[in-house]
Parts: sequence; structure tokens; C-alpha cells
Amino acid sequence: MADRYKFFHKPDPEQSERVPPGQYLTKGFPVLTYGNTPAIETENWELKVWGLAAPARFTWSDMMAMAQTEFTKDFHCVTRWSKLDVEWTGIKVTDFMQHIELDPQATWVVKHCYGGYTTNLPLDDFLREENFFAHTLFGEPLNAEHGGPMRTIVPHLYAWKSAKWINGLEFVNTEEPGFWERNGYHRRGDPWKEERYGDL
Ligand SMILES: Nc1nc2c(c(=O)[nH]1)N[C@H]1C(S)=C(S)[C@@H](COP(=O)(O)O)O[C@H]1N2
Ligand SMILES: [Mo]
Repeated sequence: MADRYKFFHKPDPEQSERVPPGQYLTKGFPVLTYGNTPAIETENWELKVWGLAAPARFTWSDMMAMAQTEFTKDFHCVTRWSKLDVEWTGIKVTDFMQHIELDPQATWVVKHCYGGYTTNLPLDDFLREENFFAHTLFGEPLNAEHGGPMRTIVPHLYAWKSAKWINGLEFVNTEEPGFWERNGYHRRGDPWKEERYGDL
């Protein structure tokens, strides 16, 4: 236990209201990846859009030409660690979506990643002001382990929704569970309600 307490601790009272039930704070930033870490150069990186939206394809420079925003957000992993005040730079989902012609029938999105990971979200959870694509972490280019060159961040849900190495957005009109949603995690994953495990 001693070792564990070097890295994980109970929150100070002033921070405790920001820490969801059953979570411990970590000062470091653990890496949580199922499988291998893909190596992608920015010049080869692309983001494809398909399904219930006009098919589209975005290169790295397309993304860099969009409005860039800085974010400071808390990060909650379902394995019980939380990291407060993570500083990112990237592109708001709402700014990105200005470039997408969405079919009005679309109600869900499936995020597809380099390496094969997937996770799904209802559009209401995806199209929030606070959601973004991230390419910079604490002022440095996002490293491969944390999802570089480009990942997504969904601050209001457990971090398995924050897909690393994002490569595709598939818009659909049904719930199509992604990797962890099929493998025991909750279908939505609200940390404030402790939606950890699912029943799919
Ligand atoms: N492509 C991909 N994205 C992923 C994962 C993964 O295994 N593959 N793990 C998820 C989980 S469970 C968490 S907690 C966060 C961890 O992000 P980090 O490794 O930057 O801490 O990424 C999420 N996004
Ligand atoms: Mo996680």
C-alpha cells in the first residue's frame, strides 16, 4: 500500500468536490491503453467521416487551419484515478462540426482509432461545447502513449470515451457499442453517477 500512496491520494477538501465518488487523485498521468501504441506521423494522419454524414476526410493541416482552443479539464478513468487540471490545446468538436454535413437521422457517433479501438456516444454527449480533439498536452505535442498525434477528449464522461489516435467518425442511428462498452463497461459512463459497469 505504501507505494500506492506515493502516487494516489485522497483529495484535499477544496478539491474534493471536483473528484467523483470512488476516485483517487493522481499527480502523474498514467497511460491506459488496451493493446499496442500505434505510431502515426502527422503527415500520414487523417480523420475520415462516414455513415449518416457527407463522406469527408481531414488532413493534419486541415485540422490546424481550424480555430484552436486551450482547455483545462479534469480527467477520470474508470479504474479509479482522476487527474485534475489537465491542459490541452486542440479543436472544439462544435467548431469541427461546422465542416460536416450531418444527416438529420444521425443520433450516435462511433469513434474509430488507429489500432482498432472504438467507442460510441449519443450525439448529445458528442456535440458538447467542452468536447475537443487534442494535439497538445501541457504545451508539448501530444506524445504517442497519450494518443498523439491526435485524440479526443470528452471531459464529462469516464475517459474510455476519450479515444486516442482518432482516425474516424462514423455517424449512425443506433447504439453500436464500442470496445469497452462490449467488454463490460457502462453504455454511457457518467463518473458522477459511478456508471462504471454495464449490462450489455
Ligand atoms: N485508442 C484508444 N483510446 C483509448 C484507450 C485505448 O486503449 N485505445 N483507452 C481509454 C482509457 S480506458 C482511458 S482511461 C484513456 C487513457 O488515456 P491516457 O492513456 O492518455 O491516460 O484513454 C482512452 N482512450
Ligand atoms: Mo480508463
